Amino acid sequence: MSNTDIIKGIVKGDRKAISKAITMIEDELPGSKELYFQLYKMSGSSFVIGIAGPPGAGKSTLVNCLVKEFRSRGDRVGVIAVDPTSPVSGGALLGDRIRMLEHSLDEGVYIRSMASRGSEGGISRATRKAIVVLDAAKYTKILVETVGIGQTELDISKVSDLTVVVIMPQMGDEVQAIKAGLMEIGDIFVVNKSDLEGSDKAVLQILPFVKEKDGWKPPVIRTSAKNCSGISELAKSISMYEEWFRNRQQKENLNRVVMEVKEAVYSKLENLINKAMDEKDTRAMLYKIAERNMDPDTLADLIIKRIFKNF
Ligand SMILES: Nc1nc2c(ncn2[C@@H]2O[C@H](COP(=O)(O)OP(=O)(O)O)[C@@H](O)[C@H]2O)c(=O)[nH]1
Ligand SMILES: [Mg+2]
Repeated sequence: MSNTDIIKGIVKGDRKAISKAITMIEDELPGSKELYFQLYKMSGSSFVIGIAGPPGAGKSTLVNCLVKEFRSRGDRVGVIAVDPTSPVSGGALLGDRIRMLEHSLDEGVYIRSMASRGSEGGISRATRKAIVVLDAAKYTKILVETVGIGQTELDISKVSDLTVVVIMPQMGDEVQAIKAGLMEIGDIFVVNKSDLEGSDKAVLQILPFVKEKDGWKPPVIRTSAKNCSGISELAKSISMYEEWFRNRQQKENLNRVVMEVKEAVYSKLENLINKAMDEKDTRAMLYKIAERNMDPDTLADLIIKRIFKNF
């Protein structure tokens, strides 16, 4: 498939063309840079919603409800599940597959799993590029769910316009201890599984930690994704946030671009550094340093010189 064919396919909403483009760009196949640029020019209108929270909180179930809700409002919906290879999620994946099947006949829904690639700048770069492809394909809402825990989970806020943090009632007592990072990235908080006991308590426990930023006070919403209850309220908050975000985005646009470019530079440099560290003669020098026959700074200078000579 040539780039022209891929783009034609994407304009028509052909999911095969979309998959092809994401793979090409992810694997940096020949022609992918040009393709990415073409698609980048076509993008910029979708709204990206990150779904974070601990495994088992009901993120995938909730995503499924949101897909239905957005479809009923006429949105085209893209879903990106990051890090499906995580051992933590092994059991959850089958359920996710079944849920995904539900939408497989609907051309207005595109679902993609992506592995996170730790050494190449985490989820941010590959995910951001997949988002651009879906954006160019005119998916008006893009949902990004992380399966990973820790940094991957927090990184999601970097690629999202809005981050929804999902927790469940039993977690209430741990909110303060483990949720520090999550509390900071949340623009909307969802206490899912409100059909179970303790959801009122969980809401009360989160509330003191919810901080207003630039005039947006993150709401705390109770849902029961099992039967998609509370979803229309969640969708309403998402719309309100989207409006707030779009007004603000016009002012913030350049800051965002600065961040994206810096991040691209960092991750490209990181790749080059990792490659340089793997070179045979670098390794030989590492041994020298370990034996104190050379110092780290000298090798660092050599590596930098080599990187820039080869770039
Ligand atoms: N009781 C109850 N169970 C739920 C609810 N939402 C999800 N679950 C169940 O919780 C488990 C984990 O859900 P999943 O969506 O895979 O969680 P994820 O790991 O955060 O994506 C599954 O067995 C779901 O059926 C809910 O609202 N109430
Ligand atoms: Mg999941």
